[in-house]
This record gives sequence, C-alpha cells and structure tokens, in this order.
Amino acid sequence: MTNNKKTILSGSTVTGDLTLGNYIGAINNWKQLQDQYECLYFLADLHALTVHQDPKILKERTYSFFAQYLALGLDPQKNIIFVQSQVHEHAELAWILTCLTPMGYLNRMTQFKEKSEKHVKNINAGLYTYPILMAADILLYQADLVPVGEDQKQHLELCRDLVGFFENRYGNGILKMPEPYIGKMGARIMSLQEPDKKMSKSDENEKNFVSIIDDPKKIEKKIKSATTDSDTVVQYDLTNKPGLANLLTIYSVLSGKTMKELEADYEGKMYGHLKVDLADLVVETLRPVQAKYSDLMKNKDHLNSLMAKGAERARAKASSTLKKVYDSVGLL
Ligand code: ATP
Ligand code: LTN
Repeated sequence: MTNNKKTILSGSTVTGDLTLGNYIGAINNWKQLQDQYECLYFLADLHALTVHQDPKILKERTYSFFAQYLALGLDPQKNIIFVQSQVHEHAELAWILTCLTPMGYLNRMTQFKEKSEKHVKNINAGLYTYPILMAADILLYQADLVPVGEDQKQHLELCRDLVGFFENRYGNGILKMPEPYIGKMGARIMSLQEPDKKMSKSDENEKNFVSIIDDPKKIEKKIKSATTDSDTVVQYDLTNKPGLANLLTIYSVLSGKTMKELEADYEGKMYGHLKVDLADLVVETLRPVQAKYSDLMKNKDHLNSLMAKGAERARAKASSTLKKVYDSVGLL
C-alpha cells in the first residue's frame, strides 16, 4: 500500500445474516476497490450492542461475518479487515466527540426515531449516541471516502458536522473531512416478498432475503416463492413489475448477461423457468463461497490470528489520530 492512495472505510453492524444484497451491493464492489484504494472494512460489534444481544450469539456471529467476508473474496492482505471492539481507540474517540455533539443534532436522526419505536423496551443511550461512534470509526482512519447506503447518509452528515465543530474549537486540521462514496456501485437488491423495500439483513421475515450461508434447498424455496405479478412476459420493467425486475437484476449481476440478453433468453417462457434457473445460478455462485466459509469456521485459531493482525494494522493508524486529538483537547 502506498501513501498517496485515498482511504476508503466501511463497516457492517454485526446483526442478522449477511445477504445476497450485501454481497451484490457492497462486498462484491469492495473487491474491485482493493487495488486502487487503501481499504479498511470492519465489523461493527460495538454498534450491535445498541440492541439486546445474546453474548454467545454475538461472538459466533462476529466469527461468521469475518469468515464470510474472506470467503466472498476480500483479501486480508490487500485490505485491513478487523473487528471494531478489538481497536479500543473507537470507544475513546467516541467519548471526545460525544462531548462536542449538541443533543439537538442527535434528536434529528431518523434511524434513532425508527429504532426507538421498534425497541420500545430498550431505548438505551447507546441507540441515541450511535452516530457519534460511527463518526469516530470514520475519523480515526482519516477516511477520504465512505461507501454507505441511503439510510446512513444522515449519520455521515453528522460526522462531517463534527469535523467542523472540532476544527472551530481546536482548529488544527487533525480530522479529515470524509465524503460519501458513490461509485459505479452494484445494484440495489430488493426484498423478495416486498420488492418495494430493500433486502435487509435484519429483516424479521427470512423469506425476504437470501443469506450467503443458506443451504441450497432454502435458496431454491425462497427464490421460487419470490413475489412477482400476474403477467407472463419476462421483461425488465421496474415500475410495473418490480418483483420480476429484482430477480432479473440479481440474474444479470451474477451471470454477467445484460437485461436484453435475459429478455431474449426467456422469450415465450414463463416466470417459473426464470426462477428455477436463477435459483440454480445463486446456488452455484454461493457453493464455493460456502465451502470456503465452512473451512474457515472450522479453524477459529486461524480466524483469531487474522483478526489480531487486522486489529494491529488498524490500531497503528487509529492510535496516531487519537494521540493528536487527545493532545489538542488538553489531555496529558
Ligand atoms: P440492516 O438491515 O441490518 O441495517 P443492511 O442489510 O442494510 O443491514 P448494512 O450493514 O447496513 O446492511 O450494510 C452493509 C453494506 O451493504 C452497505 O454498503 C449497504 O449499502 C449494502 N447493502 C445492504 N443491503 C443492500 C441491498 N439490499 N442492496 C444493495 N446493497 C445493500
Ligand atoms: N451504521 C452502519 C455501520 C457502520 C458504518 C460505520 C458504516 C458503523 N460504523 C462507519 C460506515 C462507516 C450501518 O448500520 N450500516
């Protein structure tokens, strides 16, 4: 890695199951960035604690997500892949930033409003201050670019505001202003049953998503029961046939065929034919990934050692930023 490369950083909260949406919309693109940018990808396990987590499941899921990142092709040599809680600087910078954040700014966060409606019995302060921790994640690494989905844009805006507040108060150019990364990103994959909302890894209805580690039977069942419409012509039409359009999008990304080619392939055929072929394609695409994943999961020592190496490389950068921040705010 050379120093003049721009830094890209993104994180995934360790909740739910990684889905085909995460793969097509994020991880698959990250692979293409690894030579051009200095890339850091981390598992946000501290963020996961904002809702109740069973400790055993959280640990297992952290291994599982890490192994899935590797199995999906993220190279731990070319990228810095790490677990958030293993780099203690995240929580420390978050505190400094907390003391700079006006409550009014947090009150505006739509995700907090939504999540506090959903988890009425556990509206903890972490759920409220979550965007500050996210800002710390980004600022510790002097990230230039942050690929985030629509729902995280407001949090990134807060992060940018915090850089401004810090600069106004201490004025020493220590924190870099991050920009959202909008590359020629992959498609947005929609829910299988409700194609007007995105496929989400924390969806309560598991029929809405294909998980990277679903077994072939499950994948087949989920794709075959995906919502389509009552027409029969296989044609890409996002407005009138959103369910079919979603299946065609997945098909096109995984097969490399254009929509026109797919429409021609299925001329005169039923939706059912397309579903059978698509289920096959997804199963075959995920087969080698799942094989690699199970191998990785058999050797936790190896995963622990890769995590430790990732954390060490991340900490080298994070500690340098934190040191400067501590000094400039007056901590000895
Ligand atoms: P949750 O639903 O639990 O908030 P998520 O499925 O949205 O999670 P994130 O951890 O928020 O997943 O996102 C990880 C990355 O995957 C982000 O870059 C996000 O843009 C991308 N991503 C998530 N879902 C999709 C999707 N359905 N289509 C395309 N990209 C997606
Ligand atoms: N909040 C994000 C995950 C996340 C993140 C980050 C993304 C935590 N810290 C820093 C980008 C940069 C989410 O829920 N998807």
